[in-house]
Amino acid sequence: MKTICIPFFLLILITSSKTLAQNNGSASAKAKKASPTEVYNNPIIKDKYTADPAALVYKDKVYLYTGHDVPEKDFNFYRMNDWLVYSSSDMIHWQEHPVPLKVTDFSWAKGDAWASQVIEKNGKFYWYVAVEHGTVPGKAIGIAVSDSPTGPFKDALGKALITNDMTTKTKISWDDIDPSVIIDDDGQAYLFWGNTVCNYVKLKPNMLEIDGPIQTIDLPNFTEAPWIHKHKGYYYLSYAYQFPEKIAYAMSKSINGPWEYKGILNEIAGNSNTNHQAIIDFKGKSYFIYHNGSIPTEGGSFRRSVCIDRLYYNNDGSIKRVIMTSEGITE
Ligand code: FUB
Repeated sequence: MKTICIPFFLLILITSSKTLAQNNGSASAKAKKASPTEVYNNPIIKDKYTADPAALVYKDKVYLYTGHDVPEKDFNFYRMNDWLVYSSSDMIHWQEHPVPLKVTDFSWAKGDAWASQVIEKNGKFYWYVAVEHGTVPGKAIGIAVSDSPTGPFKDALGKALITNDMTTKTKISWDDIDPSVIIDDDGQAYLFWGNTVCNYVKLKPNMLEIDGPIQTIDLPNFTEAPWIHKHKGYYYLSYAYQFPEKIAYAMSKSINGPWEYKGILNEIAGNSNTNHQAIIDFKGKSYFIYHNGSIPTEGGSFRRSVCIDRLYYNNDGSIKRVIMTSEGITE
């Protein structure tokens, strides 16, 4: 048997460097435990209550349009008077722009700056909003227009595009809410909206008039908040499911269906009955934008806050369930 002789000085060196490595390992483990990196990017806006997010990718930025829950705590309803806009180049840092649109900008409306969405066409920005109509009882959808994604916006029509008397499948007065708009690859624009019934209609090229009959889509447990988007050849119709709301989605190869129901996408969002999602692709990543009631200590169903987490597609085009986090987007 051959013996290997290790010189004494080498033995000392090996032993001491091993001890150093071990010590270093436990020291850094201890350091990690003692001071974990705490990043809380959700909710993304912490100085105001924001709700009903709708995001627009335009050039190299994302513009985020939100509703604005008033901070008072003496009532239990969605009291909202204006909308807000923020922009970001990285989905982490958000810049607020001056309040670009209020209910009072629509002379025919009397309150409730509810959910909305902005879309761009030929350098003009069309903002579809839900409000309470002043003379036709119930909610209605109006349109504001601007030459810039951050406004100033003005009422484009001087009247509503959709009023409660135009949809008769439900008797409720708040079924004409939550507009979502898409311009398909062939240039045809569509408006989706609804509460308890999901409606959609073609829009004329001017984006200001409907073009044809209002149609409805059967979706399991449809509550409200339809969001229409397209990704790699599939159309996706996500929506608030049941109440308190989860978010579910359906997929189709055609904007006119048939829609295949694909299940729950997001669970009930913390401390909020509503959930209201927007889904976008930006700089090669996909994002799920929603609201919860997580601002301590007064946040809740009527004082909501917008959050963002990553969204991931499977190879077959279906979407993985969203994991809501406090960290939010960190890179
Ligand atoms: O913000 C008012 C209403 O609450 C919205 O229209 C719904 O989508 C829900 O988020």
